[in-house]
Amino acid sequence: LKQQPIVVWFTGLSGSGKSTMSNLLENELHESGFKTYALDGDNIRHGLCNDLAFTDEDRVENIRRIGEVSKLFVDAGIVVLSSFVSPFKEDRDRVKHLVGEHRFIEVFVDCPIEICEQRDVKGLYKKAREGQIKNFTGIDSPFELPKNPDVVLKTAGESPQESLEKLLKVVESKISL
Ligand code: GGZ
Repeated sequence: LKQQPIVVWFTGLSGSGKSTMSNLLENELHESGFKTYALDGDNIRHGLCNDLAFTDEDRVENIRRIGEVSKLFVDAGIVVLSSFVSPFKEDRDRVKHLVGEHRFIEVFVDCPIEICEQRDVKGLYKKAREGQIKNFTGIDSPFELPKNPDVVLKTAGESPQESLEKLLKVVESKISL
């Protein structure tokens, strides 16, 4: 049984379903006996990256630091689930090469912005439309589509269980569950 730890990197718009899918995967990994750690805006942007905002430059630095932290965890034998908008292809690729392609999975959580905006769980899209938040991804800040993600989860058209099954197949190809 291989217990090779990996980094599962979720990229996608705000409200696309990254955290939902990360949580579902984490439950499965726990059932298979893996130690995991989930990195997200709540535990990173309030701590390690609390000096960063949402300019392009700050997003680059945010993802750089998260990449380094992800590498430390995976070196320590822990499966890392990282959920960040991570809108720039170059930054995602840099993390992949830092961690090593053999232990990195890029998950594109692909949900149309119209649906993310309808959900608007945190009311951020409304604020962005009203100009109260600047540089909001998908509105006045870009999201560069992943060119070769390991898996694409269409969270608007699939049920969470369907998405989870697609995700598990890819995860299982790198670690035996
Ligand atoms: C995008 C923003 C912004 C702006 C605040 N643009 O749905 P959420 O709330 O919980 O996830 C979003 C999160 C994005 O932070 P990341 O660290 O993932 O971004 S990046 O990878 O680009 O560095 C959203 C909230 O923070 N948020 N302002 N302007 N998302």
